[in-house]
Amino acid sequence: MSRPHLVVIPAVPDVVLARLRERADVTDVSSMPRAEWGAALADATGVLGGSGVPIDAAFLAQAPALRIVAMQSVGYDSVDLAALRERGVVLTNSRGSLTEAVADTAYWLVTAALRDYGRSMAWARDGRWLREGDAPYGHDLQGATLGIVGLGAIGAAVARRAQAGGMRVIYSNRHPRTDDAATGAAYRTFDQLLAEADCVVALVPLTPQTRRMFDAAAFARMKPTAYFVNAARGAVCDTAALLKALERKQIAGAALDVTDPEPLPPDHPLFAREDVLIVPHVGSATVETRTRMAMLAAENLLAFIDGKPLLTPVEV
Ligand code: 8YV
Repeated sequence: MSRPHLVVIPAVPDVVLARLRERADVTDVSSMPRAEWGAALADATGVLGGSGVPIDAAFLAQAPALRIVAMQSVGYDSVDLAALRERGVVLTNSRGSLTEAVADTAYWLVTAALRDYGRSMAWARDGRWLREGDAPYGHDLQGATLGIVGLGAIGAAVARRAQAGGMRVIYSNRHPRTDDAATGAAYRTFDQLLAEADCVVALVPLTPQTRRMFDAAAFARMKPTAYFVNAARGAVCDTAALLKALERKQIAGAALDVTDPEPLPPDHPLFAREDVLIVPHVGSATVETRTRMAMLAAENLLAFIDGKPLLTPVEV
C-alpha cells in the first residue's frame, strides 16, 4: 500500500518529522521558497500548517488531493473555513497544548505594562539611570483590576496568575460563563469592562466579530490610567486608533505580543514610544510548548491516516 504524503509548512522539531515519517512520506517545505511548494502539494493528503501561511482557496487549488489540515496553532484565522468546507477538507488545531505558555506571556505583559518595565529597561540601557537617577514609578498589581476580554482556557490561566498576585479579575465574553465561582472572575459587558479595568488584556480569537473591536471608541472608554495588552491577534486592535489613544493620553500604555501588520516595521511609531512594549509574537514560543503543539498536529494527521478519531478537531 502506498504511503500517504504529508507536507509540513512551519519549521518543526526533528522528533515531530520523525514521528510522521513512521507512517508517511513527508516533505518539509519550511525552508523552501513558497513558489517551489507546488510539486509537494500536488499529491499531499495532509498539511501541517502554521498561522503564518494562509490556507485559502489559492492554496487549496495547489493541493487537489488534500483531505486534512492540522494546524500547529490554536488560532485558525489564517484558514479559509468556507474554502475547506467546499472541498471537504477537515481541520484540527492545537488547543490545550499552549495554554500555560501563552498565559505566562500574557500575564508577564500585564505586569510589564502596569509596572512600566519597558520604559525602565530603556532607562537603564540608555544611561538615564546614571544621569537622572530613578526611573518613573509603575503601579501595584495588588488590588488593581484586570479585564480579560475573551475568557477561554488561556484567559482562565491568566486569571489564576493575576489572582495569585492579588488582582481583581473581571471578564467579558460573547456570553457570560456559567462557572464564575470557579474562575473567580466576574462578568461585565465589553463596555463596562473597558471603563472599569486598570489593565485590559485581549485574548479573543480573531473572527469577523472581533476584528478591530479595540477601536477609537473602545480606547476612549478606557480610563486614562489604564493599560492595553494584546496577546490575541494583532487585527483585533485598530493600530492607528491605538497610536492615537496613546498620543492623546487616553490610555496610559500598551504591551503587545501581536501587532497589525505583523511583523511591525521597525520604523513604526509604536516602536518609538516609551509607553509601549512590543515582543515579536512569542506567546507560545518555548522549546517545550512549540514541540507539544507540532506533535499534537502530527498526531492529528496520523489519527486521520489511521481512520481514528481526531484529537482536536475544529468544525469547519
Ligand atoms: C504561534 C499562535 O505564534 O497558536 C497560535 O494561535 O498564535 C501562536 O501559538 C503560532 O502557532 C505560530 O505558528
